[in-house]
Amino acid sequence: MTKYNPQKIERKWQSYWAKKKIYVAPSSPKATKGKAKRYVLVEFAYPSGAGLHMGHLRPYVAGDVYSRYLRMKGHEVMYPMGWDAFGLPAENYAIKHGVHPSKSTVENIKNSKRQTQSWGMSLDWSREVTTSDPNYYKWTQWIFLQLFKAGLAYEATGLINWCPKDKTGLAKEEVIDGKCERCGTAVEKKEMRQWYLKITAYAEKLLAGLKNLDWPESVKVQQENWIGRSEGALIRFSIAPQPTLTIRRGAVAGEIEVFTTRPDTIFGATFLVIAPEHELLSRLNLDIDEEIRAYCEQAKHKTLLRRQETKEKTGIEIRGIKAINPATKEEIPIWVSDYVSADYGTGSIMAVPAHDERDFEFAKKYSLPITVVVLPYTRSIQTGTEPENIQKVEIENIKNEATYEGKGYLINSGQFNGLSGETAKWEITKFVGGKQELKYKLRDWVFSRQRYWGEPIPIIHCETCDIVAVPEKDLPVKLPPVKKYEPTGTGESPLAAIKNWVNVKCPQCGGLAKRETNTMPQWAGSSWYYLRYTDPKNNKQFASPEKLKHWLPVDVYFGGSEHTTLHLLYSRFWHQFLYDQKYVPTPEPYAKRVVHGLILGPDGEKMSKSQGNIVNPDEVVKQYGADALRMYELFLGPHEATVPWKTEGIVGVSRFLNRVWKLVRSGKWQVNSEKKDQNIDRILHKAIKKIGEDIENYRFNTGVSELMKLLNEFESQHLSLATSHLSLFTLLLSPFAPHLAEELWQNVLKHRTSVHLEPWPTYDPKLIIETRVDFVIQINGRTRAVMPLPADSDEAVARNAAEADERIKRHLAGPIKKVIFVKNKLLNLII
Ligand code: ANZ
Ligand code: ZN
Repeated sequence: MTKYNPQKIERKWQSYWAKKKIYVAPSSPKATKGKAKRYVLVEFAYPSGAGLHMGHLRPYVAGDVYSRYLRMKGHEVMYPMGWDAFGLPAENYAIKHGVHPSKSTVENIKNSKRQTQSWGMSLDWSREVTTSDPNYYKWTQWIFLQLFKAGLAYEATGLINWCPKDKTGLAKEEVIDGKCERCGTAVEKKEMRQWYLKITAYAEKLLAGLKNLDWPESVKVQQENWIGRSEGALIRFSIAPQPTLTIRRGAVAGEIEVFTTRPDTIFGATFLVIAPEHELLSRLNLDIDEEIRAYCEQAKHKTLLRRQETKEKTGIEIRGIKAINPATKEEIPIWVSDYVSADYGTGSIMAVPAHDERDFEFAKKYSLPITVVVLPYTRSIQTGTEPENIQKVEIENIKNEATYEGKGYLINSGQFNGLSGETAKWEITKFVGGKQELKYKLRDWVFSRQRYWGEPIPIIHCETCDIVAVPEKDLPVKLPPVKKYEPTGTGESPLAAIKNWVNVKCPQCGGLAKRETNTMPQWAGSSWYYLRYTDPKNNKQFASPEKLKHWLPVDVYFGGSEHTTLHLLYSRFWHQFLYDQKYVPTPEPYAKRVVHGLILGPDGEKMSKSQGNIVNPDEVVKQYGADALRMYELFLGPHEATVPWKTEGIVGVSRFLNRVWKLVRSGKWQVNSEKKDQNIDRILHKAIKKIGEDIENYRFNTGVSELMKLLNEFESQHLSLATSHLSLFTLLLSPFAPHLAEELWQNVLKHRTSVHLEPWPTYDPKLIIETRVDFVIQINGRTRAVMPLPADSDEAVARNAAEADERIKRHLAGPIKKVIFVKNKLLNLII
């Protein structure tokens, strides 16, 4: 018998499937003939030089098994793929290897595509898109122009995050723990002219939309927190110059406005803190107070990371002025500290050390007063001591040990004493002349990059007309070929040096004008690629409304958790905007999100070059075949769990596939192919149900183990197997190991068409029910026998059987007074 040779059969079937186009979704919605559509999406890849890795494989295989299953269930499935080809990874690779990014990108895509295909994916390659293709980015630019026309893209100069290594500005979302999301370099602040997208205008919609999505709760919560809606109050504290004034008098007239979510604690505000970048400081003549100036200077130069990391709070008091607490009318000191950030709220806070942890630390360090104004209700009620005593103990406890940040009733708060903080909150706000305010942590999206390899922003700067949109008929604004594409580091894009590209006529007045030279961020092309898949070759629209209507929303989106507050947020924003403009038919892009866990190296560490623990999928395919790679990857553990790769594991899966091959090819089962065995049918039908439900619920690992169990059963009973059993088994195997299944289906079991065009088998519910169930039979609550009875037997049947049984009869001394009956479990006779 020929040996199982995955390399041989896999390549063969891959080209067979491609030739027969069996995974191509119909190009016209009308062609679906009443089948329900399912749009299965996986995050498209950066075509990097290193190729694809296990991190790509995991969602791609999951999406593939899922898509194959849905097709077999009679759905019209679209499972497309493309390339996120613009952006830093491609550009950095190109710089490092001295090849032009347009060239290296083509090479890298070729390689990544070869890899993806080697995994036996049922992708519809007729829909392939590449974000750096002018036919694609024409529409990225077009969407930008729609945003611009709607007032949602604007230019402004601001203090932005800057990566000194990648030499480009970054969006807030691209700064992870103070470091550049791409290269891990500590991010700096830089004042620059930038393009922004007004994502904050969509804060409420982005929050509201989450409610209707079938997404993991944790992903929703992360987006919610990132948007960071806070209901609070703006309250003004007037500034009172002191006799010891060391700064210019005129400069300090006025007020400091704070943003607080706890206006109920204002009687406990014992000092104010302003950020080192606060506007008040520029009004003060800081030359006079050299110390303050020095503090602010060093804070500004501290990287974001160091500001966040600093355990010990630092600060400096602005001597010579005080603020007046509008509730207590007392004068309180004003401090500068970098624990208050300039870009949230008003950049200044009222510090309530008794009820805010950070303020507490600060007050302790600088011996500032702590006034307790909120006490918890419950503790006093529980202890039953005199309230005053408890209050005293509580107050001392808060002052000396720890803040109390919870809910409670007010003390030391004048006429508000005794009220619950929650209810008094807005009354107090009114009392101090403040106003209610909504704030978000979300910031407008810094949208320009000072790099070469991205979509040119389709804007022209005219001396007379100012900012002018490139007319839609002139799109795409093509990225000009250049010799030098390295970042300049000056804050200007390399495009700025290409004079004949930069200098243009103004489309409005015909006068002298210059092109915008910044490019779009990586996240632009990926914000709408799933729309383009529906109609990838359309050159009149980004996609036809008919096709969008047919395919949207994406039914299931497989992807990683690292995109939660980047790509997933950005693309929801674009989609919601396009929905408002009536360009897309659904309010949200992705109905369901399925997140996968990391695959760690065999040593349990994150796979990385420096760790030397990378398992290269190419090598695994070479050694064990794609089917083994796929099945082992799925078998590693629950899809959402982080799991280490185990080399022994893949050997086991490979052996399983070998055994399948042997069993089906042996033909031994054919000897008795007429014999009907109820037991085998029952096992098989149970597996049909179980594996189907597992795939539907993304439990791929248990689906694989069910197949393994099934094989064990088959091997032990091969003499009772019929062709139909083997065929059913092959159908169940086919989403997981598509090549082996196809080989067995067509070449051994001699079916005429592809196994991947077959319907998913149905199971007979009658066969699945366990026919007998153990009933516990008791007398007066004592177990006297355990009897297997037909499943779902009713009370009368169970009682008849029990009363006829010797073990029970013996104990039935008197008449039965009462019967307790629990179906399929228990019969208790009370005598
Ligand atoms: C007084 C207070 C008392 C506060 C109290 C909290 C507890 P969220 O929920 O995140 O919006 N805050 C305001 N602006 C800040 C800034 N720029 N940098 C650092 N902290 C700032 O948090 C709002 C709270 O964070 C505000 O409410 C303010 O402290 C602080 F018992 O004001 B609170
Ligand atoms: Zn003009």
